[in-house]
Amino acid sequence: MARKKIALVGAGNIGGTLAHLVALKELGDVVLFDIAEGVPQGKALDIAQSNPVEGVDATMAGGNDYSVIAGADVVIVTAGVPRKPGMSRDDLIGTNAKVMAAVGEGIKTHCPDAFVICITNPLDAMVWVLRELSGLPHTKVVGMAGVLDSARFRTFLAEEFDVSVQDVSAFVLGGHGDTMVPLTRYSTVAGIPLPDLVKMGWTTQEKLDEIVTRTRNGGAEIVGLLKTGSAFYAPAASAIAMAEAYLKDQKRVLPCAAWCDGVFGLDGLYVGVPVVIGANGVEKVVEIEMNADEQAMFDTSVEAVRGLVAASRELMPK
Ligand code: A3D
Repeated sequence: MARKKIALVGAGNIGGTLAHLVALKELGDVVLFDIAEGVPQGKALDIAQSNPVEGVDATMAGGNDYSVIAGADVVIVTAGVPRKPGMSRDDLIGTNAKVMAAVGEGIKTHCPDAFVICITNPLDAMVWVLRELSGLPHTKVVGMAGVLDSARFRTFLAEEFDVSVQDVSAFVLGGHGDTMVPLTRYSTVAGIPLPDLVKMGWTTQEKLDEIVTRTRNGGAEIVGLLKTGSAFYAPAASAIAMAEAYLKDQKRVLPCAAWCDGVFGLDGLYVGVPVVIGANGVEKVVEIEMNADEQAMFDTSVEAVRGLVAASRELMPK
């Protein structure tokens, strides 16, 4: 069987890390596309030279013309600009909406059968632009945010409980912004929901509230430390988990920015919800029940996403 082709649009911090992870996990051959001359070519060559050391086989190529992504099975999009300290994700919309429009056209022309994962911020609006301009089915275009936000939540919870990250599962829903909704009732340690762990005395409600706040600000915490850009290792690992679920038909249940039309009371909006990812892309949206508090937080998050989509619509080529 021929190796799969994975196209990475954007060869910056996340793009380079994605390429390295694809090689290490032998998910397929990689092409990197970027407007910066030499950058995708240089990163491709560097990673190709690490493959003999790692004992993995994957070809690595880079280019500045969209034709390099032709026939890709998976496209992961990070093109655009990241945050600097003091910026919110939403401040990026003016630049990144136009970049997404160009990327969407490129995908439409060169690889209309691909499974597309968007990472560029502001995520929920950018995945909408990418879908609109690419014209792909909604089930084949998703946004990565929930896997990362949940991983941040899991990291802090595992530290608090002093247990393996493997035994902590967590759900963060809603938009990828300050209004994201970490769902404590659906987050567990070895199947025990967090509210029960508070009752059992493993932690306090105050500590849990602090962890929820730290999760919401997880991206800003790293931007503040790095000063020159935003997180890239965990975002790349999260997108790779989604790509792997598709390529290997794993049918993983992951929180992603997925198209909600007739579910969660929505009538056509990309927002973070649990979905099943398999060989057909988004195979199912898992419509969990929310209590009144959770629903109120989700509704606030949905309104924030609607505002960003409306702003993006204004920026689209007419
Ligand atoms: P960075 O290292 O700056 O890489 C972005 C790359 O995009 C650069 O190499 C640019 O040259 C390239 N680029 C710019 N315009 C174009 C274009 N028109 N076509 C092709 N390439 C272009 O950023 P990064 O890799 O750290 O982050 C990339 C994006 O991911 C940013 O928008 C971040 O905000 C976003 N991000 C999202 C998350 C989520 O959880 C959703 C997490 C972290 C970062």
